[in-house]
Amino acid sequence: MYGDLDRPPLRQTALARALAADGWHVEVVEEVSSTNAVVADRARAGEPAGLVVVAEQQTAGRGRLDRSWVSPPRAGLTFSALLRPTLAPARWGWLPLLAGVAVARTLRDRADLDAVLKWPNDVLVDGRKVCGVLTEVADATAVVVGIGLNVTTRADELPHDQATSVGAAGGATTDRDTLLRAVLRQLTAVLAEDDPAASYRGLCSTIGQPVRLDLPAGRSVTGTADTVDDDGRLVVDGVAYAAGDVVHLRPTGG
Ligand code: BT5
Repeated sequence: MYGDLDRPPLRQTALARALAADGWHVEVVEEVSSTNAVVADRARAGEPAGLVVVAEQQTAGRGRLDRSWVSPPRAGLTFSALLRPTLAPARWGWLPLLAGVAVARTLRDRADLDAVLKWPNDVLVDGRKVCGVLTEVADATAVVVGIGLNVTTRADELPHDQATSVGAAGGATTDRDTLLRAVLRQLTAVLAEDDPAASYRGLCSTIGQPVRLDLPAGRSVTGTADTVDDDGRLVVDGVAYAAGDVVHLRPTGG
């Protein structure tokens, strides 16, 4: 078992100070149901953009489609950021994809891991999921970007063998303060890029792959992932899909 020494708490004061200059207002909480739920409530109550709630533990961490996100206390980073994007709402579909870019870049730069993206926004290392992103629209002006990143999580604490953590993959650092700072800085940077879609496509290992796409309605399509179009949709054999779960039919390195 990991003890408190192996899984130290986040350093709220230092994090808040370091990230304030980038416009992030970081709050570390011990336990909440879901950081997405907390930030969405605060957004609807008028909280300005830049709030980041980080939980040492979530009791009801959520994935997409009411799936759950599991992470033992202090083993990972589970946090949500409040954005009030200047982008037209039609382009908000890009926000979760760009959150994935921020995490993949962080793992490459800081942890020396060959992190890539599986459309839409899973971050993979060695073909396994190290991070998931859940974005929710809180109201007409607010988007909540929720990120779950496994950091020191052991194989037996992960929900299945297609999941991994920074530590399990041999990452050069498992310091959660360092990783959180880097992810938020990368998020600021990628949101400000002229062509963030190009950055996304450059990291997306799904493009060019034979895939099975499980659609929300229960139907599946199999084919080659041609590209991700300008609206962030995955194009499989010439047809664009806005949502779904991808299975890579050929193992990918990243
Ligand atoms: C996601 O959903 O991957 C989005 C996860 C977002 C979690 C963050 S944590 C902070 C914020 N607050 C929240 O309540 N949520 C966000 P999806 O693509 O639907 O994947 C969910 C599936 O991933 C589950 O059904 C499991 O199979 C798997 N899973 C659950 N926990 C995992 C973990 N720690 N690592 C890897 N896979 C996991």
